[in-house]
Amino acid sequence: MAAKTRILVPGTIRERVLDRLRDDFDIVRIERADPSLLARSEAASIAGAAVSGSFGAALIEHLPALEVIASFGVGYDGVDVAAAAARGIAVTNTPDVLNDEVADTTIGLLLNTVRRFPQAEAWLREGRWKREGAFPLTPLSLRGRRAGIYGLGRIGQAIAERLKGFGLDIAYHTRRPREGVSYAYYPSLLELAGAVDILIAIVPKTADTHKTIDADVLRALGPDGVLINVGRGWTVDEAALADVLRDGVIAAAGLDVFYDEPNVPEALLGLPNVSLLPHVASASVVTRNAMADLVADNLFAWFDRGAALTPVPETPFTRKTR
Ligand code: A2R
Repeated sequence: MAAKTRILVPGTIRERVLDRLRDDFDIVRIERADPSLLARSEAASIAGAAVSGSFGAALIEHLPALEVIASFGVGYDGVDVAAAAARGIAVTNTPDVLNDEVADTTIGLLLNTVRRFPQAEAWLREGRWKREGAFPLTPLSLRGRRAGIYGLGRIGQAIAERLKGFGLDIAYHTRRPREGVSYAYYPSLLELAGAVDILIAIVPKTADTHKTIDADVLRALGPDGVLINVGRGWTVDEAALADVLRDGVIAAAGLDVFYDEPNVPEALLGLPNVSLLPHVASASVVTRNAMADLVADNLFAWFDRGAALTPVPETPFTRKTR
């Protein structure tokens, strides 16, 4: 009987990925993506990998027979894609299957931020409704507002569709205008921020998106401005954000992602006008299962048919072209 193909799984990953792979592959687990945890002889037999989190160049270098890295999540910034591409190794992610969940969460976070529902619930639970009467009216509302979407990709478009349903006017910024959409396009983030009063960030973590939401962009958003970030914390200058929230330069912010997760800056935790979530945008059982299945299905597709289902654009390889 031929030996099973060996798949490396560094760190933790959703159990469903392992359940799907176990019968057909030989799974090798190490505690984290650290080459020193895998003897050279064993490393030489690894043909594929499944990962949720980081997979660096040193580990890629340590695996001479590696063909494919299936990464859990749509953002694949934890994987050193340049190192993989240089070796002809395919990297896959889990796009599309989470669009609706993330877009739903974005709307929830936006409403929580603007209408202060978490604070209103706390008011009820703490008995203040009985003691003190009605929860104070919220100064902010979605009514009559214009939303700007920074990143109108798969998820950004799902967010825009929902915002349309709320009757909001929509504008966006990407590097290139998107064909086939009627939303107003702004060629720079600063111009977009100046033209809207709700800014929603859903861009990937790349060298070009680092702390692009800075003091200037936040100032341009203005005193009624609301920032929502559901992409990556990397995109926001958190110190500048805490300053403008404290000083009333913008009105409020809702954040699901942070620069150094799970560490949330004290300066943000102490503010009343910020709504904070622990990176839960795609975190329902049904959606995380769909993501887990896509990780497994990419490995099956690669080894059974020679091409992954959802390779990232930087690694458009098939088994033949490697
Ligand atoms: O710039 P374009 O035309 O490639 O549009 C993409 C935009 N984008 C940027 N916009 C402005 N400045 C940049 N430097 C920049 N880099 C990328 O972000 C596109 O509209 C959007 C990304 O869309 P997708 O690739 O379809 O990603 P998806 O599935 O919407 O997920 C977005 C991100 C993930 O990368 C995770 O970090 C996060 O959401 O969960």
